[in-house]
Amino acid sequence: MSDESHEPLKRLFFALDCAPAQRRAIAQWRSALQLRNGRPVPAENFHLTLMFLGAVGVAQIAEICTAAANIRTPGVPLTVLLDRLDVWRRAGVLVLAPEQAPPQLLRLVYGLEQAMLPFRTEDAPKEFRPHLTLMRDYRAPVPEAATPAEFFLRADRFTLFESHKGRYRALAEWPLVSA
Ligand code: 3AM
Repeated sequence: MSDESHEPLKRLFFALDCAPAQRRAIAQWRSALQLRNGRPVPAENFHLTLMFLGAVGVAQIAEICTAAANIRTPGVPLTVLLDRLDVWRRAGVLVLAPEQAPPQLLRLVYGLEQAMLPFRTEDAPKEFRPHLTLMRDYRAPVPEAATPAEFFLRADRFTLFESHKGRYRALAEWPLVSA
């Protein structure tokens, strides 16, 4: 991919990563739903998006990292209880979301959005709705879960990911607790 100046671009987003054991637990729980619709997100891609940055010139990544390193972090690890299974019809996704988003998570995202203003390639960010995407191209009602969703996503850092051909690669990460 390249823009008019032929500078290589990368699709970037900030997210809270999901620990491997939890990815497996969520994937297992998803299997038990016996879904017959949509495309499952590979478990290794499970994450909670904080902010989608869009296609950014590689030359800007260092500055983005400096700006991210300077944002005010909660000072404690974050716990997000994913306890709601929902379908977002317009996006065509099945998601796990928190019934109640922790205020510290909202403040972190607000800080990120402010810090990333100079790097935005698109219009104002969409309203932040924390979620972990389970399925894409999902066009069916919210499935019945025999076991209600109750996943505690615990994060002690946030990560800048590159999205490339359906795979996510961590480029950098920052602790939520200052040293
Ligand atoms: O899987 P989730 O929903 O957490 O939906 C895309 C995915 O998030 C989102 O960025 C994450 C990594 O691809 N995304 C992709 N294009 C987007 C856009 N134009 C976008 N979010 C907002 N605007």
